[in-house]
Amino acid sequence: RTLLLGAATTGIATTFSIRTRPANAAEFTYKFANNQTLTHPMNTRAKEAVAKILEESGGRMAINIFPSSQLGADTDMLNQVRSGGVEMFSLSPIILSTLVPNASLNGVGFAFPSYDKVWPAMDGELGKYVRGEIEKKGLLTLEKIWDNGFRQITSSKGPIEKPKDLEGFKIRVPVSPLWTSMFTAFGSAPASINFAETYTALQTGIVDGQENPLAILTTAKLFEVQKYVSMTNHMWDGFWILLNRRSWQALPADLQGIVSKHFNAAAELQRKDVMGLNATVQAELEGKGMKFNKPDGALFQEKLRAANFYKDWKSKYGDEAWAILEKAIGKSL
Ligand code: X2X
Repeated sequence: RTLLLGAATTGIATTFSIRTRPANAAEFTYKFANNQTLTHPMNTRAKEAVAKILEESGGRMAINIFPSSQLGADTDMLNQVRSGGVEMFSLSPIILSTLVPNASLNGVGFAFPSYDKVWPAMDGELGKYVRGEIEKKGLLTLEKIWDNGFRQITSSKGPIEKPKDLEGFKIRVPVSPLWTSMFTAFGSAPASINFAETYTALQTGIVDGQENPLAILTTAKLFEVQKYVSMTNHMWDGFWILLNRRSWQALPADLQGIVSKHFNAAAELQRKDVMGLNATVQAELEGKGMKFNKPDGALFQEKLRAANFYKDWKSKYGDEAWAILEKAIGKSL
């Protein structure tokens, strides 16, 4: 807004202005940091949401997207969104568990068999429970979780066909005790590495494999440094849109409503995009020379059971949280 003090009020012939902010600047400007490329549905849909928010707020609310871990790797960004260095940050619930231990429930190995159980759980009781846990740690998150996908194991060395193939396997995992524990239970050698360093770790041979959903194999070009894709479907992963609490509370209610509305609507579209990619990426990557196989997940789950993986994690999460998970998946683990 520009306040003009002219001759009529001051009696001075010259006109000058006091600017409370530059004419083209929004009243509120957020940074939205994330670890995905601009081509991933995370960012194509966020870009649309941000444009709608700017428009519906009449230019008052601007959100700038910083993709590809440009502002820092996930574990740094988690600190930044807590301190207010960034206002918005999307993070896997499983990595978030380094701050909010029970946030990783959705990632328990082989808990979710398919999407038809995932969305009712994450939009329902399980998601609500986790959002409550997040708030207890001083952060906020928007209601709808975005999709990362069902995770598959890739390797430069050879296909993973049976649990034995994971023994001694040098695999990059994101920074989170659940991931480390799961691959330790398989007898692998997991290395905790942020996504920002994953491509290089694979390229330089620090690790031989990694695990991520199909969509990321193409958007982050991991096919350039990996050869085999084993469709293990070993866990479902998403992205919560985390908010710095003070920055959020600084927004007037109407702007909070506009931001939530467009980001939650974008989440629904983004979920469809990722599911669509699941259906097309295999053929695309086979065309680039990747070899796919589909191991029997039940054998891998047996291995986890034998290593007391479920028993140990049930006691870490506690009976109440575990019951919410088992109710959501409709079976006991
Ligand atoms: O770090 C990963 O592997 C990724 C991109 O899937 C997550 O954000 C958990």
